[in-house]
Amino acid sequence: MAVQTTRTVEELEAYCARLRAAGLDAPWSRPGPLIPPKPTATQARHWRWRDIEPLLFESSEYLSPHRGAERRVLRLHNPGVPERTVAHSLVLAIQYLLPGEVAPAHRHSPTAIRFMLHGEGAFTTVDGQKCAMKPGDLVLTPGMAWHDHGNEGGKPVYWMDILDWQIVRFLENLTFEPYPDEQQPALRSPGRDIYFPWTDAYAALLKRAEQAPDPFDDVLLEYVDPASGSSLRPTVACYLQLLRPGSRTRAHRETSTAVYRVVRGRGTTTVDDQTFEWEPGDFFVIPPRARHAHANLGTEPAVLFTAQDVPLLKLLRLYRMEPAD
Ligand code: GTQ
Ligand code: FE2
Repeated sequence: MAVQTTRTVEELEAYCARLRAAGLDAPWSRPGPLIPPKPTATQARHWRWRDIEPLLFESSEYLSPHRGAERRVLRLHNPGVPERTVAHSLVLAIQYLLPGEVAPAHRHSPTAIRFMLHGEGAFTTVDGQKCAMKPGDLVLTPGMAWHDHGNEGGKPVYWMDILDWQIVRFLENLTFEPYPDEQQPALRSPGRDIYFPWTDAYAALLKRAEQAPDPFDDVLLEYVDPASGSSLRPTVACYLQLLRPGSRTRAHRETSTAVYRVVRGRGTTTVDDQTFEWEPGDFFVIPPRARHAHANLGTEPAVLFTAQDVPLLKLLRLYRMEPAD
């Protein structure tokens, strides 16, 4: 409500009605500040693999991948996020395929990044490049690249999908197109710009661990495009993180959002007033501006995979980091 007015409330309402009819709005006609503070939709949350696993296996009793439904995935659902995704900016899903199953070829504007979790014989074909996915391998599916998946092994397989779908949706640029056939032909071996084998990434992480640790992340290594050296996508960056045995990082806050998968080891992550005690297979999410610190409680190195919307925040000049001990 305006502070100073020579008009009555009824006159203001009539004026607002005329504004509406003209396609206009006066934000000062409603109570509250011009830019109201908004709590983050994304809440700090921890998912235990032992809770997820039986539900994932059961999902094959309800659905086979087919045209229309497209993918057998379970998404991490952050209760604060209306779109039922892990965070306001990112999607994290676990995709499960039985032996012989195929997830039909399609393409869409959001980017997907796959991190292989379990099993043998999984593949994804990205624009004619067939990638065999072994546990720990990362495959990038840039927006509008044709892709289909399959399981050529004898046992179930699963991997995780990270998508920038929420960002693309917010910008109202979601597009989706089925491929004319179930699968696209495999034409060539995968390029180094989309396929990041575990053996290479892990070796690079161990090498980085020989250098001085980072006070806030201990050992953090980003996956980068080999030609340009830049983040995998303008929207999302992926990293492997190693916490050395007994290490305890300094606390900090960042304006970006981070989702984590525990690859190996045990430890804790404190996010504001919660402490998550994680073990292999678990997931957790750190919302924007939350104070967070990690610790490895074990005698073995802990390894985490993390995807973060840092590059987008940087592009928008919104990325900030501050120590919070
Ligand atoms: O595997 O192509 O988790 O299109 C969500 C949308 C996976 C996929 C997801 C997708 C895919
Ligand atoms: Fe897809």
